[in-house]
Amino acid sequence: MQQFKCYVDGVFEEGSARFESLDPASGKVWAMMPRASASDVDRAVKAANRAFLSPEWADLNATRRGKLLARLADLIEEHSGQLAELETRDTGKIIRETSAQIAYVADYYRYYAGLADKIEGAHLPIDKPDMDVWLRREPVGVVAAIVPWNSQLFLAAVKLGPALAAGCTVVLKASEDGPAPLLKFAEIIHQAGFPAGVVNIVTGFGADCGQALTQHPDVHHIAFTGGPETARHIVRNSAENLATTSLELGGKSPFIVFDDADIESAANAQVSGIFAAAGQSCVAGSRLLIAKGIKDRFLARLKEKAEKITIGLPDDMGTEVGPLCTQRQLDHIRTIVGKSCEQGARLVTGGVALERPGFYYAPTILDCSEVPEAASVTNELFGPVLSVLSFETEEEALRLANGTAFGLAAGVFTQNLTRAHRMIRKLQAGVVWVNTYRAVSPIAAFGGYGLSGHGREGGLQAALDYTTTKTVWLRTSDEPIHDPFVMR
Ligand code: TXE
Repeated sequence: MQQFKCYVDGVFEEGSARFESLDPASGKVWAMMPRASASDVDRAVKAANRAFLSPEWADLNATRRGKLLARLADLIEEHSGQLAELETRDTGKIIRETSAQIAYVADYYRYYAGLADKIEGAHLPIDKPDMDVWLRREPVGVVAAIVPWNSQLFLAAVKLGPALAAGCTVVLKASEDGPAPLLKFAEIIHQAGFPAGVVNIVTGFGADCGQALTQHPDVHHIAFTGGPETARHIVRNSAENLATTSLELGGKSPFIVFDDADIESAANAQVSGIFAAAGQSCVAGSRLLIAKGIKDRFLARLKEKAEKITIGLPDDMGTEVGPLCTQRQLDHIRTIVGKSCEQGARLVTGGVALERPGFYYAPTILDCSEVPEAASVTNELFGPVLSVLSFETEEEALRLANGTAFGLAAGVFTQNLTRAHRMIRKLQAGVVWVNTYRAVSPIAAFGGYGLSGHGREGGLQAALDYTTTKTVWLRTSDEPIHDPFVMR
């Protein structure tokens, strides 16, 4: 059985306890993981704090930090096969997706490598003749980065890249579900040559490890991806250390298809939007809003495509949909789909867990046009389940699209340019895709409105979010200060 270690202060350690990790394709234990306790977390945060103040890191100039990030990107590419295999084994995410995603993860680090020495301060045109005033951009301090099970290497990259470029140090908590790829990634961080304590990687459960990390007095910023309920705990925890937070919390994103859309493209994008990663994607286009005039035609096409999906073992390159990551997730999806059908949703296809080992759920389409309040329309399922609603007018499409507390992403399929612009303006979402879906890039900011969180990942803004400013006042006059009670 494979054994994994935590990485604290430049040292690989067993952790004070261990827990079992299941292979989602078989449901069987395949590896043992180190379970970090509150005291392990305390050591990791203290190491990050020491590293933050150490000359090895604090005095390293931004160009050199960028070089370390570039080396990290090269090493990720070198080890991408192994990282992809581990992520597939421990989380059930199919190898086709993990291999492509990890290659792109390297590009995220490369982008932030280039950005490190372009994070600039400012000189202020101050309103006093004998003063020189400028803003220094300084790293915010120790960052607690917390990720869920889906796309762990990617979700870690969008936090570590900008945090390290800005000069912060990090304690990264891998999810207790499928932590293997990030624990392996620690070896690559070590090899890249980051000074001890700059990046620490632990895993463990929310209640002990996560709680201890987010309440720790030496943490200055918490970057979190996960569900809204956990985010509320984290924000409450941050009241202890008054750390700033950035939260990426998933969604219930609308995928809107107008009757003038290119039907084949829209159908393919919808299949990818909801069934890729078995629906365990924060941007899953999980609510199809379809124009009434093309509803039957479009649903027939989608049903045909959904039923042709190759379901199989995640490490098989031919597999298109693999298992969910956990039994918990499978149970959650079963419950919500069951409830929606009781409420009157009509099953177009799927709606069952598959009769095979592991945590498999069939690609599912639920027509909820008659029951827009169905549980599957209002809850994030994080699984391969599409809920369908229909509309007659653009206004109705907008009302349905914005009728959710979430606001991460939205997709619009139309050939009408002016309508596309109207929709872009009025959709309450942090990302709008027009005639495409699920595209991301290190250059483009990503994040949500409302219950989907706050703060942005990707792009320059993300790096600035890991900085604070120091305002420097320098008096340039040689005249003595005469009056102690009048400061100018
Ligand atoms: O996530 P959690 P879960 C949604 C999705 C899913 C639901 C629950 O709908 O069904 O959330 O998933 C750590 N203090 N998303 O339960 O709990 C935990 O150990 C500090 C959407 O797996 O949010 C893990 O590392 N940390 C989302 C991380 O939080 C705590 C992706 C995420 O776990 C903690 C995942 C605590 N008190 C789920 N409790 C997206 N944005 O895409 C837990 N954690």
